Amino acid sequence: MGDLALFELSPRGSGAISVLQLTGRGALQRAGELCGKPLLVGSVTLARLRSGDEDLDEALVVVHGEDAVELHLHGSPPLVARIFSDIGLSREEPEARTPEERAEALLEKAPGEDGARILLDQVEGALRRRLEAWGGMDDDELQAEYALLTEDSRVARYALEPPRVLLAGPVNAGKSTLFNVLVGSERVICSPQHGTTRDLVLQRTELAGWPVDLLDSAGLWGSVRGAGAGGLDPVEAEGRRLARRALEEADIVFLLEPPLGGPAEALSGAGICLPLATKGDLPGAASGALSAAADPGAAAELCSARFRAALALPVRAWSPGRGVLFDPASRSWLEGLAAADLRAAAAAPGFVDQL
Ligand SMILES: Nc1nc2c(ncn2[C@@H]2O[C@H](COP(=O)(O)OP(=O)(O)OP(=O)(O)O)[C@@H](O)[C@H]2O)c(=O)[nH]1
Ligand SMILES: [Mg+2]
Repeated sequence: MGDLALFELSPRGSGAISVLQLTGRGALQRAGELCGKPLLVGSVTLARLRSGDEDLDEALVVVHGEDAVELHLHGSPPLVARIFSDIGLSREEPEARTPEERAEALLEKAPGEDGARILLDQVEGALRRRLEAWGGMDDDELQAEYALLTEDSRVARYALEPPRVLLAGPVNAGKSTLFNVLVGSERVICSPQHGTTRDLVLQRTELAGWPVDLLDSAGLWGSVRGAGAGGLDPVEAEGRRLARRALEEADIVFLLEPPLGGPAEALSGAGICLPLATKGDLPGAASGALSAAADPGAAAELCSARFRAALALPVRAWSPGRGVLFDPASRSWLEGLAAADLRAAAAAPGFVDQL
């Protein structure tokens, strides 16, 4: 009889039922402790699984022998993880080694249709086929192909890992109004009261068909109604702190500039800053300013176009059957290939298997 071990027999992820098998020395006793009652060999029992005083789930417990018990649980990943930790056994992560297996593991979390199609192509061997073709290329072709693969993979990454797009600017600039337009629903409060937004609000949406994580934020400067001589109230100050942090982390910052918005503060952040004049329908507005309130469709189009231009993105992410680097492992593999050694690398045995 081997040591106690717990295996997941059903596929990983959410499903109606998860089946776990407890095997080895003490399996029957450990299952009995989980069910809070002794179990008999050969029995099939509907039991409540418990951890101390906590009720975990109802499960069907099938006892094949003293060293083999099956637990049929509701298919919830957190519940399965909990059973593993309660039994005190670490859960072996299945080792996804080939690029096809790794792409398949990512498929479930693809952020949009294009991302899913890109991954599906890699599951079906598109990247492997692309790299296998390197063997028959001369130096010039290889250099061109290396550059093309790098660019294709850069573009695909935006479909696989949505960039963070922050709406920032002074109070009352129209950030929340634009946020609602871009997410397509009344997600956040908009009001003439300065300092309405305090929390950071994140919503996954699309710009020009590309998935993005869009953030609304508190105004970074400008007077706030209710602020006394002592300055901002602590909650407003906290909102500004969060907005500044978001600024550091954003890939793209739309910096909203309303008419009479006051002098713009110098913004520092790692991302690309795109100034966007707002409230174009008001007197004194900058020419070309968008008007999210008066013409939401045009405002969304303008933001989409500026987003796509800033990141040099094509109209669509997915080109059927194209091999791309799709995860950190494959990207660092390419970086590790010195451009000058491509031919030697491509000729080495097992070149593609190192991915
Ligand atoms: N005329 C006009 N008014 C607008 C436009 N966009 C927003 N507003 C109005 O401006 C006011 C402020 O809009 P919000 O979207 O709440 O502005 P905000 O930048 O989120 O403001 P805070 O959260 O307070 O920092 C509201 O009364 C909006 O209706 C616009 O394009 N034109
Ligand atoms: Mg707001």
